[in-house]
Amino acid sequence: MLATIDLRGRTADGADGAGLDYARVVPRAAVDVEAALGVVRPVCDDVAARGEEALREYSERFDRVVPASFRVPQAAIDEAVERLDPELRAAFEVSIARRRTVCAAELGPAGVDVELAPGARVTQRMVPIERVGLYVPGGLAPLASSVIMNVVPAQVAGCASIAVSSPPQREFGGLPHPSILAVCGLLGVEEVYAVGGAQAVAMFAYGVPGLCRPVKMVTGPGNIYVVAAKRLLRGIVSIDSEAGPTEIMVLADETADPTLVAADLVSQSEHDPLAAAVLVTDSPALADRVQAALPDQVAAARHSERITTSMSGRQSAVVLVDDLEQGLAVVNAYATEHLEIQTRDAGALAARVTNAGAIFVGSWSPVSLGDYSAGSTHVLPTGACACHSSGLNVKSFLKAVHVVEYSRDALAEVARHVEVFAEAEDLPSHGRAVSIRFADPS
Ligand code: HSO
Ligand code: ZN
Repeated sequence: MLATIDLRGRTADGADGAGLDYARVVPRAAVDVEAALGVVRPVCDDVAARGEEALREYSERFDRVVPASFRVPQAAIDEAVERLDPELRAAFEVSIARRRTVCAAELGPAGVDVELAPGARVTQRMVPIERVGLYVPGGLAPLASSVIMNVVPAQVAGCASIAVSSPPQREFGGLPHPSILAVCGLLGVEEVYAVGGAQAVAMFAYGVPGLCRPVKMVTGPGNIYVVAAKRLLRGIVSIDSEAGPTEIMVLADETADPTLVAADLVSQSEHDPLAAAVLVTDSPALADRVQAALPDQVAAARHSERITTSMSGRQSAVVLVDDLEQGLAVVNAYATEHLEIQTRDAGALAARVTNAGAIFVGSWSPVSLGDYSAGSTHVLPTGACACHSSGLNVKSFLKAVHVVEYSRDALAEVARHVEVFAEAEDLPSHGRAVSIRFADPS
């Protein structure tokens, strides 16, 4: 079911003459955000110019429903909480509690306070972003868990004002999906909008008079138009990393259980026809067993069509390697969103992974656990962005502000250095701003 890419005997350093680039061995799903920019630009401009009137038009066109009010009434949020199935409510509450516990620890020790010399003090204060807008997609699946993953770190960071927006749903009378509203209710989020797509990002970025104040940061996953709108409006607002189609890479050896490996690959393929499911293994026997297990598991899945498309796409594959060292090199080069390690000594291998959004160690830590209930985040960098970016966490919602406080003597100690440095940069007024403080008043 998965294409096989055989890297055995091939090196990344070009010693075989081919100069293989492991980062390109498995192609990424083709997602043309640049092309979508052309579509979302007029939508965003229109929301900026015509506010609620534009929202109404786009809601009609894209969501095929216009909510009675774009601001979701508190009564609708309360009702969604009241109607929650008790078992689902318990699942939501455990997920919230675990993410909150990890977020509290993510805050770390309070600030940095350094005395570099007597009277020379630099402190670093962490200041929460005052107002944030969190987008929750409605699309293929109503991701109630994404509300938790976005809201909880913002709350723990201390953001004073948190707004959530999610597309209006025709079948729910123009309200967002009830499970999304219920999670907002459980989290105490009162400012919720029934606005979807690029319009929602524009509403957050520009504000809509009489409806929504502009925010300083927009986070959350979404379809290509949401991603394009975030790219377009970055600068007006800050954003988290752009979320592309989800990715799972499993590094496994012959000790892995093929049924479990197959189930985990299928689980993330369920998200999106463009999702990537990649197995990296040094065991051709395991690869064969996983391939053999897939057809039945896929056929039995509710979303088998989507999964089949994802698995037969060029972005999904089995990669055969000589040994786990080569496997590790492939893993670090590819920089997947989710990495599972199902090998002997999985913990030791995990410690050597430098590029992955999140790492799931051993056969009892599937990615789906992280999607909902582990306490970790599921808002993670895709498309190789794990080389330079982190998943959404408490620090994403904090700004680091240095506070500098020097005494006369402490400034005197470095005054000449500042002057010389400034002169070298041809910025002598910089130097004078220091020297003038010590100049003879006469
Ligand atoms: N695996 C997705 C998140 C998610 N899964 C939400 C289920 N619900 C991207 O990390
Ligand atoms: Zn998932």
